Amino acid sequence: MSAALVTGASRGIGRAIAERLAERYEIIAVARSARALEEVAHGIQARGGRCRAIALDVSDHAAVSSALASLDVDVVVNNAGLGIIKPTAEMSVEEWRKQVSVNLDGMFYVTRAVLPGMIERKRGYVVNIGSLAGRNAFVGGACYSATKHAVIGFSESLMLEVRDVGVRVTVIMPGSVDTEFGGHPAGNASWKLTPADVADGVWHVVNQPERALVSRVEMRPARVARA
Ligand code: NJP
Repeated sequence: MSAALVTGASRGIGRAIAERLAERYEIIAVARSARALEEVAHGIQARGGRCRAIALDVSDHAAVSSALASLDVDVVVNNAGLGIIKPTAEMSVEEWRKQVSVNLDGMFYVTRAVLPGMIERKRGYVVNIGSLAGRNAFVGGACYSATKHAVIGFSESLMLEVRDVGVRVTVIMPGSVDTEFGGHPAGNASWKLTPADVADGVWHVVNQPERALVSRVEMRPARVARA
């Protein structure tokens, strides 16, 4: 059984992606919260799937390379991310660095750990969870939006770099998804995408015929939010 590594798999979109991909792959579930990851792994195993949990911080380069560099994975989903949405004049240097180090550096560290094996085997998928905020600007989003613009630039450059050796790269750009992201804002969330919707998008991408590469996916709620 080939393996799929999913970061940010302890909850939200990453958990839904891990659960969906478990229908075909052994899952390597990565996030910081060991206990939540164990729950995800037990749930997958209870449904007949295979899953192992690796608790680490994707922004810790040494931890990522020592835990992940020896793994043979066919699919990596870089989903771990955070959003600190606030005016730039009030953002601390620590908040800026944290967001950049998880959303951008972490994506590079994890990809760098598993990409050489994919290139050697001449097959693999790198699926990066970006955001429509990687195309659109919004008030309070200077840092978050900058990291997600960077995710698109990284993903599309990498896609051009490795597609000829059989490694496919996709950036998925969701709009609003009903998760705890950004503090789980109160109010009616029924108009939003669900984590399972995004997981279905990932499933579709990794199930393309070998000749086809879906390089970019924009997903948004079908209806706009109303007060
Ligand atoms: O967020 P949330 P989502 N190292 O907060 C993990 C993008 N997105 O599922 O470490 C390793 O429920 C954290 O686990 P833990 C968004 O930018 C979302 O909504 O245990 N893992 C948890 O599993 C992000 O890239 C929306 O705390 C780390 C997960 O990340 C992705 O979707 C819209 C970590 C976050 O779960 C998943 O977000 C959009 C670290 N240092 C894009 N830090 C949306 N929800 O509306 C965090 O366009 N994690």
